[in-house]
Amino acid sequence: AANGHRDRTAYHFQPAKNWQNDPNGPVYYNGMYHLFYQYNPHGALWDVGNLSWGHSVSGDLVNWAALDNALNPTAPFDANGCASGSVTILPDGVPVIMYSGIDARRRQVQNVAFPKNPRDPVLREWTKPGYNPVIPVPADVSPDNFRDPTTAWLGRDGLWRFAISAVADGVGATLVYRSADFLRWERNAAPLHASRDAVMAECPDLFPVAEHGEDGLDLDASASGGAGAGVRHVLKVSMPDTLEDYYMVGRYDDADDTFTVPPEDLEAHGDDYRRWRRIDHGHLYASKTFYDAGKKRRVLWAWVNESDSEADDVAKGWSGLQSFPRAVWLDEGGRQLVQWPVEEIETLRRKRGVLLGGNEVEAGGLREIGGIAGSQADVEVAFEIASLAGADRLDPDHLRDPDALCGENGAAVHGGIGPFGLLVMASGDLRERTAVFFRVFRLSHGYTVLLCTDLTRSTSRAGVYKPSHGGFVDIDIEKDRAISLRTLIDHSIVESFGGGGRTCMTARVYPEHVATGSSHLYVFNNASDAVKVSKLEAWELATASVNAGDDGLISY
Ligand code: DQQ
Repeated sequence: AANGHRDRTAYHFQPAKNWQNDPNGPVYYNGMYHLFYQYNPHGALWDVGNLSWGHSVSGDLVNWAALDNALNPTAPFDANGCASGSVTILPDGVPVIMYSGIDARRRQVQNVAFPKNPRDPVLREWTKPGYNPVIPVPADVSPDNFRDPTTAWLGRDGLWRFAISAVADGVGATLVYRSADFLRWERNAAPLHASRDAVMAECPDLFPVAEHGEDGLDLDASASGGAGAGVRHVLKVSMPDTLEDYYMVGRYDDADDTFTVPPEDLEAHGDDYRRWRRIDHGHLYASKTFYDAGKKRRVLWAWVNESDSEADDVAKGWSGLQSFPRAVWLDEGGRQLVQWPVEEIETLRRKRGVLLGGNEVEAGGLREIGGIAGSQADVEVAFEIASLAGADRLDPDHLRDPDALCGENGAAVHGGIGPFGLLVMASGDLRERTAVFFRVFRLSHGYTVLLCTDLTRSTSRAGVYKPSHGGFVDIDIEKDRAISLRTLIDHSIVESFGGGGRTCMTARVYPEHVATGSSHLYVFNNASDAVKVSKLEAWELATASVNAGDDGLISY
């Protein structure tokens, strides 16, 4: 791909070089998409003291022009790093950044920044007022656990609110602050949510979703609709101990700034974030959404870290990707999200791939998807399940640990219904291959579908993390009799969407064969019967222009 290194991606967001982590302040403003991101301008590795906000703009969420850093750690209130935060558009149309600064005494404080010239169409330069911080560390909050403010929203009382992560009084909590002027903030006595276990969550996100349909909602949907009428809310947090993102669908009420999980989900998942639903069952963290008023959709970004060694990152000169932007909406059942790559990906589609040898794949079969380069592709495949009779039995104990279940039952382990799926980033001799696949299991009542990404053969390179990721797919297989899988392949990242985007799974892969040969793509079936491929849409994708070095794309 671009920039020389074989692991470099072709259509995922990366700065030209160096370390990046969390997406920050994504916003659609003035007909343009902005992405800020946690950035170390001085090297390929994490270095908290150097944390800055990188900044790029795009007209289509696919091609990006790099601008100068929006924030650098230069002031007493952020001297040790400009950590994560958000952008809010004020009623006069001016955007404001709110972010966590790590101050000269290493305390986490909340700061604001404004565009130097609000008429600059790309908002190139940002000013940090001298009156920062707008929120110092409260007395009961630990100074190193107070960060990551969300985009603010207006309540029905006309006051601004935002949510932020903290450890308050020894308890991990998502706090809410209110303000009339965006400068003087008062904390609500009750947290939005607290987990009895004293763990610090990071990067909270609270956003409304429509009960029906795929349209997104702006944050003030709670003000117009109150806590009721066709609107639910999603609370999402990131858990640093495992680098995993969790969410729950509930109800937010701006009368008292509380978030309530429905009783049946509270019973099933409890109040500990680590038992909530996963945004992604693979390698993805610090996700953040924004409302795209242009296309009336909510879009999610997330950081996808490397899983090779630090020495590899130094050699590459960069580290970290952003997931391909995903539209997010509420599933008809009302309890889980659906995530789907934004439609603009289609502008990159070039050649179409075909499944060689017909769409009936026999037991033990391996079929190449021919005609396209396998290293930058968008593949959607659906498997028809004629009968569930052959499903293997699953002990309910195994429901708790899908990663282990996928680890014990890799792609080569034959089963009843499944494994079947895709082999991606595969060498011609199949020594290197990454398997993304389903298994259907029988429970004492009904069936369950498991999605796995098996990385154990993804590379022959040593020193790379090669786990098995697993997640159950919450679909009604008895009714649907089909399972779909969409996988985006981009050199060193494989992002999969099972069951129409109900179970997402991102993985990093570092195959060696790409240095000397091409990458192949297959459909495989290691179930005990043939499986029918009822849909196959495979596309080779072009290389997008991502931070290619100049901002000539932007004309103004
Ligand atoms: N990364 C940021 C923090 C956040 C963490 C610093 C999550 O603000 O809590 O880069 O990755």
